Amino acid sequence: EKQQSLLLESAARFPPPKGVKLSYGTAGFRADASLLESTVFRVGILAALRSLKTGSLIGLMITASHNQVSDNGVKVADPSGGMLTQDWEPFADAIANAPDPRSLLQLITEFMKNEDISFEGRQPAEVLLGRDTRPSGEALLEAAKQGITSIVGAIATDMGVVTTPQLHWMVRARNRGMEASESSYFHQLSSSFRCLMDLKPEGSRNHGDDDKLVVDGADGVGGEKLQQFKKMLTGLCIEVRNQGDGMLNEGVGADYVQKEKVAPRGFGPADVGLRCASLDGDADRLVYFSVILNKNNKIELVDGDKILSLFAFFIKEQLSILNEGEGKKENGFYQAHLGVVQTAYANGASTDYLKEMGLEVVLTPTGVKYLHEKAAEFDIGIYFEANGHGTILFSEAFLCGLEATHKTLLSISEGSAKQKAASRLLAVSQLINQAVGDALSGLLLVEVILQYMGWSIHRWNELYHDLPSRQLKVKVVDRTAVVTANAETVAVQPIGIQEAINAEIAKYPRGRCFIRPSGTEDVIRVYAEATTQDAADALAASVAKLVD
Ligand code: 16G
Ligand code: ZN
Repeated sequence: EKQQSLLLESAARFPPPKGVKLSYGTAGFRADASLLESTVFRVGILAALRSLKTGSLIGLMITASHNQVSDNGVKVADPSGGMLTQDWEPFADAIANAPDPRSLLQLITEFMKNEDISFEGRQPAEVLLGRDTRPSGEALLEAAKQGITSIVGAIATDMGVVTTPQLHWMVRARNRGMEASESSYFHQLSSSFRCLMDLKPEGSRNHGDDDKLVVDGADGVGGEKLQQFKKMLTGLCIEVRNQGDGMLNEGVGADYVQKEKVAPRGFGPADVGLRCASLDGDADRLVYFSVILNKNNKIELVDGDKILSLFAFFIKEQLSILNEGEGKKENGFYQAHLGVVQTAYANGASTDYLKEMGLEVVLTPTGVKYLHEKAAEFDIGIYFEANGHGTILFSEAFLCGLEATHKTLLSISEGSAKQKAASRLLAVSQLINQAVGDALSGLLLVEVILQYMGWSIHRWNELYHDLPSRQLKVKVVDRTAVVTANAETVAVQPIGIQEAINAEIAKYPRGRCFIRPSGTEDVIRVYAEATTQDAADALAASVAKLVD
């Protein structure tokens, strides 16, 4: 009774915008910020219900990542720190689009009945809130709070301005009984980073001031946080640019750098040859680059595929040190199942390289939730999208075995190559975010591996040579007309289109091309790859014509 009137009352304060249909897409709800108050309020309710259902802390993040500053968005983090379970997405769509408080209440009541959720949960619902630096964030966060607290007894805990991965990390940490604060996050990252630095091979190059890393913070939350955090990092010299004085995501950030293949604002000829990195607006994507000497702000791009390759190389090396002379061990880490997860956007040269390394490579559809889920099936699963979102997941069982082995090694052969390799793997599992891709923790792992290998950014970029590629987007009336299969590599609808695409591909040596409906925009995306840039451009253009 009290609950019903509370919900009706508060919902009345957040009428949905007229004539707009929103959907919980690849990365939550996203739209022009002015349209989002009612949606965010309702997602607040959903998050509180999710917390009641799971008996755990849930996260709610307000961000539109790399999108323009006038946009905003909202997404939910599940108890593990990962994305909201896909089973709940239809409910999110339904309540976001309920026309009035009564119909909203009805949807909620029905859903709670079906999901067997009661207001008298074992413990009160609790939701951890965060937002990026967008000016619309404050009001939206307030709307989320009101949504959460319209469930009687629910608690909304505001973490303020944080990166998306920080919020996911905190949710995971708290649900594992650990402290969830920014300082505990910084502490865990910096101490595992120091541990890896201390385990560098003797005589490996110590990068000093003459070898600084210059980071483009996309004028968002990541630049701000890194500027704070870098004081805790010894052995690394970082200069942060685009810390927030300029316009968020305008000509800056990982998405811009990766798609346009040019240097971000604030970088120029004076930076030629330096090792540079770019974060996106909420710091869950990371790419590296190096400015090339010419007029057009051209860069050598080191994308997510290459970060993945560097990580895979390092992990594989540590595993082979551990396995040396050990033969086969049943159910132990000696048979550690190491797997790599990519999407169809991964450059074909990267996939070849990983397979030549003897790794198992799996493709999934675009979207972090798909890659993450797949990577979690391995003992060690490394996933990355070419756009720079990715991480390394370690299974609980594997970590348990590794900890035991490390203990044994410490007592029988402290300081041995094997003990150090085990130590390094444990430190990586602490450093790299287990909840979601994290530009800050990814950056630290890249830096320490480069120092370990004694590699420059150029040497790293030489691991393999990207095939030239081209991405196009085609505006269409109905993007759902294109339906894909096999991790988006084949279009099964409209009928006959794949045959037409195949006929185009056949004209180019090493040609590869696919189309897919975007999950975030009303467009069909076209990706083409071939042995020359001209060929990739031509293939993309002719397939785009087929879609039009
Ligand atoms: C979202 C996804 C990203 C994906 C992109 C594709 C998350 C957290 N983010 O940003 O992984 O690459 O969408 O966008 O899942 P598209 O569907 O418009 O090509
Ligand atoms: Zn992002």
